[in-house]
Amino acid sequence: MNTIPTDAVTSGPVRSGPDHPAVSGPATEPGTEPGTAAGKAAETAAGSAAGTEQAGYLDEKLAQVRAMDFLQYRSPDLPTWCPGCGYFGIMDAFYKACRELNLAHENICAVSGIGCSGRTPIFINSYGFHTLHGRSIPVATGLKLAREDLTVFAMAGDGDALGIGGGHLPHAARKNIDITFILFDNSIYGLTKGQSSSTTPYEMKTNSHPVGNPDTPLNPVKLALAYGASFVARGYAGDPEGMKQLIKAGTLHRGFSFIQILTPCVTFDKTNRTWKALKEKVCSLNLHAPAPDNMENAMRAAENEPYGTGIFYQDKDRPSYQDILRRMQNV
Ligand SMILES: Cc1ncc(C[n+]2csc(CCOP(=O)(O)OP(=O)(O)O)c2C)c(N)n1
Ligand code: SF4
Repeated sequence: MNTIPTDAVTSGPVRSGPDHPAVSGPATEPGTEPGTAAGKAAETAAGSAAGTEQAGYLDEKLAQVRAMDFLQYRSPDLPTWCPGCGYFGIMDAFYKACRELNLAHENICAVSGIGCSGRTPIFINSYGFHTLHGRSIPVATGLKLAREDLTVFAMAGDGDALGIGGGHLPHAARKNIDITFILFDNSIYGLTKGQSSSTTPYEMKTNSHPVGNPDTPLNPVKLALAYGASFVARGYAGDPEGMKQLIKAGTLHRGFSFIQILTPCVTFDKTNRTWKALKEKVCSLNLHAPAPDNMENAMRAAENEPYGTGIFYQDKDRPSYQDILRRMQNV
C-alpha cells in the first residue's frame, strides 16, 4: 500500500500536518553535547547532510513528476485546503488518471456541490460547475444527457452527497447515467467546521454533537449497490496509485460509477478518520470470489469490510441510460 509521504509529494501540503510531520530538524550525533562548540559543529554538519539529502529527494521527485506529465490537468489556482487534508491526494490521483486516459481538457467537466470538496473544479484545468449544495449529481446528469461526448465527473462530500443531496444518488444509479461520481468521504462537514454528517460514526463527539453523535451512519457502498450502481468501488486518500486505478476504471466504465474515497479532515476530526487510523485499518478488498459482478459477494464485503479498498462490483453488460433511450427511439 502506497502512502502519502512516498507518493503524493507533488501536492506539497499533504506532507505536513499532524499525522504527516514535516521533515524533522538536524539530529545531533550521540556523544556530542548540544550547545557546546563540538555539538554545534556536529549539528551544522548533520544539518547540511540532511539538507543535501532532502534536496536530492526533492530533485528526484520533481524529475518523476515532470516525466509523468500530469500537472497539465491542474489549474493555476492553488488549493485553499488545510495542510494535510486528504483532498490533495485525491486530486493528485485524479490528475494522473486524466493523464493516463489522455483526456482532452476541453472534454472534461467536473461538477461539484458545496463544501471543501465543492472547490475541486476550481483546481482542475478543464470545464467545471460549482453548483448548489447537494446538486452535483443532477447537474452532472443533465450535462451528460445534453453532451454525451463529454467525460463528466460529479464530486461531493459525504454531507453534500448523502445529506442534503441524498435524494439524487438513487436515481442516477438506477438509471445508470454514464458519469463518474467521486465521494470525498471524510465523515464530517469540513467547510462548516466539524458538524456530524451522514457517515459520522455513532457516538463520535463532533462540534454539533459534543456528547456524541446519536445517529447511525450510512454505509455508502451498500447504498450504491442497493440503488443499482453498475460500478462500485472504494479508495483511500493515502493510496494515490490505488485511487488512480479506480478513477480510471470508473471513467472507462459505461454507466454510473460510484467511487467512495476514505479521507481525513485533519482539522475537524482528531479521533476517527485520521491519517494514522486510516493507515492502520485500510486494506485491499477480499471479495472471496473472482467475479466483480457478483452482487451477493459485493454486499457481503460492503457489510463486513468497512475499510476494504478496490472494486466491489461491476456490471459491464448493463446498458447506460443513453443506450436505453437510443434503443427505444429506434424501435
Ligand atoms: C442550502 C444549504 N444548506 C447548508 C449549507 C451549509 N453547508 C455548506 S457546506 C456544508 C457541508 C459540507 O460537508 P461535506 O459535504 O461533507 O463536505 P466537506 O466540506 O467535508 O468537503 C453545509 C452544511 C449551505 N451552503 N447551503
Ligand atoms: S476543513 Fe477538513 S476537509 Fe476542509 S480543507 Fe480543512 S482538512 Fe480538508
